[in-house]
Amino acid sequence: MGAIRNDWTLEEIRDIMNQPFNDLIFQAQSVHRMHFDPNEIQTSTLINIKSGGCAEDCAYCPQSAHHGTDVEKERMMEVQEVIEQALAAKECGATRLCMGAAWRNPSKQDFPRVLEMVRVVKALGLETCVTLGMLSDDQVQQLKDAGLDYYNHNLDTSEAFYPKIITTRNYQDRLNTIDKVQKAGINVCSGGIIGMGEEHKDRAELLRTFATMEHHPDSVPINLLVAVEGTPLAHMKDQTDSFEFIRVIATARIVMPKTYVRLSAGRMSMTDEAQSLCFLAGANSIFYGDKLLTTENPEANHDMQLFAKLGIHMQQNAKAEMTAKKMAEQITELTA
Ligand code: SAM
Ligand code: DTB
Ligand code: SF4
Repeated sequence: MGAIRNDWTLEEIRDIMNQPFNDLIFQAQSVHRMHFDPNEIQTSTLINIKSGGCAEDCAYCPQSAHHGTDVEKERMMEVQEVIEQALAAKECGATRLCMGAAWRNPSKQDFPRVLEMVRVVKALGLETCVTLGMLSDDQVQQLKDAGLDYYNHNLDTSEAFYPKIITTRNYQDRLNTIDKVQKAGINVCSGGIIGMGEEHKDRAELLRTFATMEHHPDSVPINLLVAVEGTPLAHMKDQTDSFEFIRVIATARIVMPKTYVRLSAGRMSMTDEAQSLCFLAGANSIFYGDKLLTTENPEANHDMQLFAKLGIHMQQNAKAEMTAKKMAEQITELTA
């Protein structure tokens, strides 16, 4: 137990997930303690650098141009605003900034600004993550050269259920991008969404896909669907049993012992007690800050209070102590 394996079968994963709840949580917490400080949580703050109007038709997503949500299509954010939001996130204690764009893939025109954002956020002493859709080989290399730490690219669900959720790309497209990113030496962040109408076996299959990768993703965000009005999945609101969600988290922890498992979107509809069970089950990362991309997230203050009740501390960033003077110098140099 707790060793890294890449040969998990679907049956093994289903057996882990379906064992009595107390046994599952005990096993997950035992594995968690082999590799991590059980009272430490990593915090990433999200910012939406390009909102709405996306060409893809992901049924869950409020930013798809195919659905009638009230998310406006906006122009790409200016680097200066990214700097301001990064500083605010750092001030609140986040260690990573995750910059998301509602793109199928980044255009040649927009890409240099993304690279600049990566460089400045890094210079502020934060870890960097971007999620931009599919990438060309050249773009992957440029992100690596800019110093990108993590690339987020979710598989979302099982290969079998995927066509019920997205028709504008296929599963292999996603796997190819993840593979390129990993080969370039960028940390991979890839996870999924629970509660889109998939079956229990699809959740096990998604975890099997990650757990049988040659290198497990460094970070696996597990999102609970945020059912947004105007999307085809709006009717799926409150359809997921919390215990089923916690079972997915615990199983992810057991089959990917060294991976950061992130309790991601959907915390607004979870009680503090359910979230605490997720931490007990091995979740050791959250999205931190009042907003996800277009929807609400618990207030940072509320999370701090919950952490205090649980005796949890936020992971520190090695570069967090960088002086304001040093930061200002680096930013001036990069934006000159
Ligand atoms: N366009 C890029 C892509 O799809 O890779 C990056 C941004 S996209 C919004 C990032 C991820 O957010 C999706 O892969 C999905 O897992 C998650 N997401 C989007 N809408 C969501 C929702 N309503 N509930 C839960 N997760 C959601
Ligand atoms: C991830 O797995 N979840 C984040 C991040 N990666 C990019 C996005 C959640 C989005 C929730 C819906 C919204 O706010 O638009
Ligand atoms: Fe576009 Fe990403 Fe939303 Fe899909 S999930 S519609 S690719 S922004």
